[in-house]
Amino acid sequence: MLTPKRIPGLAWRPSRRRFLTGGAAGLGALALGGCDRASNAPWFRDLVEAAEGVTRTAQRALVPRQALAREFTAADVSPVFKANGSTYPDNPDYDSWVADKFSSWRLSVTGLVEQPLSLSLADLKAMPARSQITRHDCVEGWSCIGQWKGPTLASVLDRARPKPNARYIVFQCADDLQASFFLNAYYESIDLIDGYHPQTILAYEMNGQPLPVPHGAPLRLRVERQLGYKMAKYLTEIQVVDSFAALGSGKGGFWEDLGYEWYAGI
Ligand SMILES: Nc1nc2c(c(=O)[nH]1)N[C@H]1C(S)=C(S)[C@@H](COP(=O)(O)O)O[C@H]1N2
Ligand SMILES: [Mo]
Repeated sequence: MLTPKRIPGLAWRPSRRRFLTGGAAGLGALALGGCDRASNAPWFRDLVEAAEGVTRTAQRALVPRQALAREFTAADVSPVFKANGSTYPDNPDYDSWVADKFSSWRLSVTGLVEQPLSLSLADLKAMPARSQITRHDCVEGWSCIGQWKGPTLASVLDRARPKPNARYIVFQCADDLQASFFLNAYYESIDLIDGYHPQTILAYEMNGQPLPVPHGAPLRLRVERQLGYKMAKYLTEIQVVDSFAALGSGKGGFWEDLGYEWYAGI
């Protein structure tokens, strides 16, 4: 039987020793420098895909959705955090935001809200912030531990006041020119349980520094109970919706439209 324990990158309790001795062991150090690496072999992907259903079912039965993801200490932070997927949105708007240090960037909050918002980075930094050290698990089989800081999504939603028919929160990203005639732009969605989860934050800081461009500057989602692909980088817009059927190919996210699980619980 498949259990989460048999999937190295998705182990419930990461061995700190593995982070510390990964280089000497040779398994993990190649490209990841400090991240916990599992195999990239095709069988591994199949295993993860098969296990996703198993872990999701098991976890829904055993772990309440409101439970907190494990938090770590500063000593656990990975010396190098792998950057994955887009590492620089290739479009003129993003170039201009980088040039002015994101002072002209805005996060809009739209859709089923009483009060649509347009927030600057300064507006977000003026809000009460949460800081958390968590492990990021990519479906590809690697994990890294990092520190994230920013306002809770709940506090932003409280300002926008979702209407009673709100059911999902959709995240639109700046790396939209990745979209082609057959691929949708990067987007993601979560339900209100994760939307109001205390560890679901909009991070503008990573490891005590402004969020670096490869990791999603100026703002990314952290939704700590799910896999890495849910953690939308380069946020530009948050949409409050009652359905995501009309967005992209209707499955709720870039990778979901290509066949990945919408609820990517870990
Ligand atoms: N906008 C955007 N968000 C994204 C991605 C992307 O390509 N574009 N990749 C996802 C995947 S698969 C992972 S594992 C994480 C990687 O985050 P990192 O670069 O900070 O490691 O971002 C996720 N969010
Ligand atoms: Mo990922």
